[in-house]
This record gives sequence, C-alpha cells and structure tokens, in this order.
Amino acid sequence: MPETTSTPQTADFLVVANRLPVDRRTGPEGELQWRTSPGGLVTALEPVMKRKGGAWIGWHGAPDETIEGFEHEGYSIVPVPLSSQDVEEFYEGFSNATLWPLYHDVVVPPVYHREWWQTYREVNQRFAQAAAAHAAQGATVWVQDYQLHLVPAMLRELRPDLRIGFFLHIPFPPKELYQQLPWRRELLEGLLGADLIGFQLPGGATNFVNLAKRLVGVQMTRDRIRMPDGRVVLAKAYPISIDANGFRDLAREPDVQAEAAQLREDLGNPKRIFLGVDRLDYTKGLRQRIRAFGELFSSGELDPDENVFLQVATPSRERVEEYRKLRDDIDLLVGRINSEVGRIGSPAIAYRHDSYPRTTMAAMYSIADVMVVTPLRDGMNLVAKEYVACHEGDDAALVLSEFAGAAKEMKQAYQCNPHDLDGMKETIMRAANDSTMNRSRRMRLLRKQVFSHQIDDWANDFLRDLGA
Ligand code: GDG
Repeated sequence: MPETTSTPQTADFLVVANRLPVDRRTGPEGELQWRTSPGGLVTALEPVMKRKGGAWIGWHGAPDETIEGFEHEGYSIVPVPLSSQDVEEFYEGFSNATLWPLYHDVVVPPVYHREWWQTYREVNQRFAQAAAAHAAQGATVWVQDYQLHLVPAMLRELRPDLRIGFFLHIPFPPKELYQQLPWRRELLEGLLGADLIGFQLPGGATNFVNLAKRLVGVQMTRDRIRMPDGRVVLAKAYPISIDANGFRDLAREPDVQAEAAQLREDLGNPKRIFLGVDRLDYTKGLRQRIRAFGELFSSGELDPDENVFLQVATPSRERVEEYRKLRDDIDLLVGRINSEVGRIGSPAIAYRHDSYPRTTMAAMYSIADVMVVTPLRDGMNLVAKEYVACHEGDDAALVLSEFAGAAKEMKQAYQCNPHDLDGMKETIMRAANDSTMNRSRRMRLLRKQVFSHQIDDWANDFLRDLGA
C-alpha cells in the first residue's frame, strides 16, 4: 500500500510512458492496492527506476479521474489524467489502431482518423507539460514508446535545458509502410526533438534515418543527424533485455518450485509440456500457433495423453475491435480442438485468458520443456529471454519466430516462420525430438547470451550515450 504523499516538485531523472508501472486493485479487505502491471515496457524499466529513483510520469489506467501522486518502491509516481474520449481516440484509436498495426507490418489494416490525430497531439502535449513541470534544471527525461512520439519536440520547446531520450519498444517500419501515414512528417519531427533515439534493432534506426532524410530533409554526418538549427541527434539500436539474475532467483525460490510442481500435477503430469505466454495481441501469432498445435494433435504427431500445450494469453486492449475479435477466434479455435482431441478432464490445449503474478510466470517457465514464441512481428519479445533465464534444466528448447527482434541475438533457438504452418509444425517437432546433446548445447548458448546482456546493460548503454 503506497503512502499517498504529495510528489516532490522536481526530479533529476524521469521516465515518461503512456502507462504507469502499477495497476490499482482492491485487496481482500476492500483496501486499495497497487500491483506492478504486466507488459514488456514495465518489466524492462521497473528495475531501472528502482535503482535510479526519480519520477515516472504516466496514466494510471482509469479514465475521467484525477488521482494524487505517491511514492512507490523508491521513486515517485506522477499520474497524468485521461478522459474517456482521450482513451478512445488517443490510446485505443491513434496509438493502438493506427500506429501499432502500421509499425507491425500491417498485420491488420491501420485505421486513419483525423480526430484521433488531434487528440493524440493534445494528449502528447499534456504529457510534455507534466514532464516539464516535474523535471529539475538540466534533468534527464526518458520518453517511452509509440504513444508519445511527439513528446520529445514538445518538451524541448518547453524546456530546452533538458537531456531528452526516446526509446521505441516496437519495430520502426520501412518507408514502404511508414509513408502511408497522413502525419508522417510530424511524427518524425516529434522524435527529432530528442538528443538520442533508441530502437530495438539496427534496421529500425536505419529506417528512421532514411525517412528523416527524405521527409524532413535533415543532414547526416557519419552516424549523427544534423538538424537545421545545428543540434545533433543520434539514432541507434539498443536491444532491450531482462533482469535475468532476478528471474533466475525468483524461479529458484522454494515457493515457486512448489507452485511449479503443483502446476505440473494439475496438468496431469504429462511427459512433455509446451508453453506459450503472450499478451492477447494479433501480432503474437496466436491463431497460427494454436492451429499448428491443433494439427499436430489431430494427426497424432503429438499424443494428447503425453503432451500438453499450455497457452496463457494475458488480457490486453479489450475495447479495441480487433482484440475482441481475436479473443473470440481463439476461444472458438481452442474449444474446437479440445472437443476433437484429448480426453475428458485433460484437454490437449490448456488455455487461460488471464493475468498471473510474476511468481506463477516463473513457475510455468520452469516446467516447460518447449517454449513456443512465434510472433508475426515483435520489437524484441522478453518472454523468450525470461524462459531462458528461469528454466534451469539444459534438456529444453526454445522455438522462436524469425520475426521477433530477439531472433537476432538468440541464434541458438529453433527458429521458424510463423506464416508457414507446415514449417512451424516441423520446427516445433524438431525442437521437441532433437537429441539431448543438441538441445542442451543450444540452451547453454542461449543462457550465456541472455545472462551476458541484461536490463542494466541496456539502460546503462542508453543513458551513457545520452550523456546522463
Ligand atoms: C513490448 C514490445 C518488447 C505477460 N503476461 C503476464 C506478464 N507478462 C509479461 C511477460 C513479459 C511481458 O509481459 C511481455 O513482454 P513482451 O516483450 O513479450 O511483449 P509486449 O508486451 O508486446 O512488449 C516487445 C517489449 O515491449 C520491451 O521493449 O520486447 O517487442 O511489443 O515480461 O512476462 N507478467 C505478469 N503476469 C502476466 O500474466 N506478471
């Protein structure tokens, strides 16, 4: 339970993100509780905030409500209010029905509405004002993700004394897709207000620089962007990671181990457990993955008496039309498969549409023999890295889509193209049936990779280049 104190006037280090890192819950006695929210951005930045202190500026998740700031885990929470209309047009609309699909290879068609764009600008201005009001002289402000594209330039206008960084957690698209955007120049100019713009992969940085040259007319000096006013902006890749030590230690805790044993028992002690963990999002390739397992079970390649596919889909963006449709499709698909294969009381696909504490996630990772991560497009994908950090035994395997940013680093995963159903099925079976020697060698190399580049390295690299 946080103290509800007034937030300090200013901070030297600020994170600005659409959402605060906490969700409000009602506890068993009806008391107010704040729980760390799920999602990649929070998983990545929370350890950084705990270490550095400062202020996190964001929306608390409930519309039409203004709440007081408070202290949480050693840093200040500064809420920015959003109205129902803001949520509809800025968040569900422009952020999640325009930019999100456009930046993820137009997996579904992006929707363009001028009203959404107006609200997006207004809300970005509100975030910029909140950051300006809470930043000390010369402070470092780290703006996060596609919902706040315009904040760097707006903030620079208000506070030229600040060091401003921006990190994009999702892919930055190639010009063939990006150029669809009616507001393509304004969005680039918004980002160019930062001193440093970080991307997950070098390809994203290259896409951005090429577009900035073409649409904004900036000059390049080696890897630096030179702005008309003489300012220099750096655009570079910083592949994000996890607190691997923290996840490993969590998975080793006796309570988590006990939960893992119970979970295995609940699943009927199968010979082999396949696991998928995703936000319920159309970019994550859930339809394709579930179809692949359906075919593997019904063809007999996977015996439902010996194998279980556990899929957790965390509720996400439930008011956006495409997400509702996805939820219904998955329910239908899983229901159909389970009605045709497996036995009463022990379904072949154990599907949960729910969100779990991190301890349960660690328990799941530790019992999964094959982790299946098959997004159609993903900036990085932290789940792949969390699995490797949490799963102790070497005789295990990670199946990973070529279209996840993580595939660039995690070369030893069993990689597949999730659009190719037969290819994906073949890769899942290869990962499951490969020799212990091969699987162990790959797992050891993956572990080495994940433990050698952790979240602090990512944050330190970024903040060092920002001159913070
Ligand atoms: C974006 C980019 C990029 C999931 N369900 C629960 C839960 N989670 C946690 C996982 C993991 C995180 O959420 C999901 O991260 P991902 O990276 O897989 O995906 P996105 O949410 O789409 O994240 C992505 C990331 O930002 C970071 O830059 O990698 O590409 O799309 O940490 O463990 N956590 C808990 N309960 C759940 O039910 N506690």
